[in-house]
Amino acid sequence: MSELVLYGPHYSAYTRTAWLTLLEKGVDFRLQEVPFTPGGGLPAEHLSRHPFAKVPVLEHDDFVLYETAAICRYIDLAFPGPALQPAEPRRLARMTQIIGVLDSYLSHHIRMGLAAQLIFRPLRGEATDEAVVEDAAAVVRKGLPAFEAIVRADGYLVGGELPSLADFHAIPLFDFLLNCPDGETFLADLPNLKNWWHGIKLRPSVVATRPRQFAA
Ligand SMILES: N[C@@H](CCC(=O)N[C@@H](CS)C(=O)NCC(=O)O)C(=O)O
Repeated sequence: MSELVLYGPHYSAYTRTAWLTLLEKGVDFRLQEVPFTPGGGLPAEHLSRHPFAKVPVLEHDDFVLYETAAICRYIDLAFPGPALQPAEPRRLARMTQIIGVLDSYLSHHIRMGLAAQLIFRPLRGEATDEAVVEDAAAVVRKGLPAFEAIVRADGYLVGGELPSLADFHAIPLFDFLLNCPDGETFLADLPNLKNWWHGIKLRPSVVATRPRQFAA
């Protein structure tokens, strides 16, 4: 019997994107926790799966794959279940654009500049570096209106009857943002993103994958 394993800490944003994709596709898989070590970084044995020392990694029998966008597209195409990428060229292009914008311009600042400093460091009893937070918050506040402009005004980020991979890339990052103190202020003037988040936050896969560190 075929085995599918997703490696990563459940609270990592990129791992959660792949996890959401697996749940929404309805595939049987196992989530193998790979904890970040207390000083940062990942256990040495993980490097044999990911030479750039990141998570997640997907193993499907003898096929080992890293990079979240590649993992999610593979899951969507390799298994039966609902199509998680639109067929229509413009919606597919928007989906790819949204994932690219998040990866290139927002993800690092939301994860490392805001969530790491304002959520995860305090949970470990460590001090927040306010200068890092301030720089990241400025980049995120400047970038979000441009992101707002490429998403749909209601429903899923690229429209359609089901969420797409764009939603699964965005959900973990917006959950991080909104769990920061006063996080909702980031969406104050962004009605498309506010509607989207309120519509999607209680979806079963989103609830099932919420980091245990977050309040219910
Ligand atoms: N380009 C990678 C980025 C993955 C990534 O940055 N993952 C973070 C966790 S969300 C990580 O592994 N961080 C550990 C580190 O940088 O030491 C992907 O798309 O999978």
